[in-house]
Amino acid sequence: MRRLLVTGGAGFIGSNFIHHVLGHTDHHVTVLDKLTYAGNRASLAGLPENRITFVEGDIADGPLVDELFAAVNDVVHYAAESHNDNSLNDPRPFVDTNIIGTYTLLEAARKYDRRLHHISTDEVYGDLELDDPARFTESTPYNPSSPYSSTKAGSDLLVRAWVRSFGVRATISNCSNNYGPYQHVEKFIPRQITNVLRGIRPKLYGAGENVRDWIHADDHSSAVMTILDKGEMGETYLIGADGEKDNKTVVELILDLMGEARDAYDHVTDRAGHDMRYAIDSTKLRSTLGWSPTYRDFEAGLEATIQWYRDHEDWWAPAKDGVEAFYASKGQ
Ligand code: NAD
Ligand code: TDX
Repeated sequence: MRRLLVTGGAGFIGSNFIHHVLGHTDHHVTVLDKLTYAGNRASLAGLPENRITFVEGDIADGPLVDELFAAVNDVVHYAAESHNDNSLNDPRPFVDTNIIGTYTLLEAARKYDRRLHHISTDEVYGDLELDDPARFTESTPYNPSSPYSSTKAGSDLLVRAWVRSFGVRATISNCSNNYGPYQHVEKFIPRQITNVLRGIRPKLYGAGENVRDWIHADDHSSAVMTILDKGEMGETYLIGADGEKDNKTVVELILDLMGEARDAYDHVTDRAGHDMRYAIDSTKLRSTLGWSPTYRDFEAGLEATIQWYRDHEDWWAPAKDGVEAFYASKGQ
């Protein structure tokens, strides 16, 4: 039995990871989560209480982080401010959590010699043209666009520096866009599903040509477990499931699956600096560590996700009106 500290475990991908870990191992999980607007304890409801300890707190709180690191074997670091649109509105929390928070964890990893796996994003590489055959690899140069992605890039570089300068035992993964249960209604797919459920037309930024490379959150979790088990210290692994789709296609599919007309959506004001396309080449992870995704049918995964939102209105409804009011104030 290993003791894992999971930061951001009340968020979308962190909570999916904890469900995955408790279902597939005998590990004990301690969660450190600030419960910002994006954190929700209900995402961890029903898990065995003897295998999970919840600590409400900030990853930038050095003494608290020290105490928690001393008591665990490994740390998986999901906590972040994660939404691009919010980072355009108020970048400060992104610097505080993504940069200072990650720095605080790295100092504790150094002090207590704990293994740290840092969760990052493909957005650190900037974007690709629609007609470019290239995909991101581990050697693509960093070129982030938004306050969100630049603070994630900064956090990755801190991890690399702490590995090289101080010998911290760390790995990094950069994953593409996740979908699945427990995703906040501010994000693209849950926003459109819950809009339809509320009788609001889905909102597509600009022309909707932007491409995202979708992966189910459970496949992200299995990839992280693989890296925790077999990853080489100091290495970076890209995680992706060959799921490129443009936003217009995704909105049309949601409408179709929910029994609405495929064109029953609105084009709204585009995101400032909107990245055009992300695409991941995950050959390194697949060939060196033997990982492969389970969810290969996006339509089936999306259908199950729609059903989850139908069944869990109590989970998402409290956040919905505030999110829509924020978007409406920006013409989105
Ligand atoms: P999320 O916004 O749903 O969850 C973030 C969690 O972190 C929340 O529970 C929040 O309360 C917590 N948190 C925020 N600031 C904190 C702080 N200072 N101290 C402690 N806890 C804090 O985010 P997500 O979509 O689950 O993303 C998780 C991680 O995965 C992030 O690091 C993100 O960059 C990365 N990532 C996300 C995606 C995606 O598609 N969503 C893709 C690739 C990588
Ligand atoms: O209402 C919307 N309409 C729309 O067209 C919203 C909310 C988004 N979009 C577009 C913008 C993007 O092209 O959909 C795409 C996906 O948007 P988001 O869900 O905001 O995700 P993105 O900006 O691509 O970033 C996500 O993937 C990488 C996560 O939020 C990040 O945390 C992760 O690093």
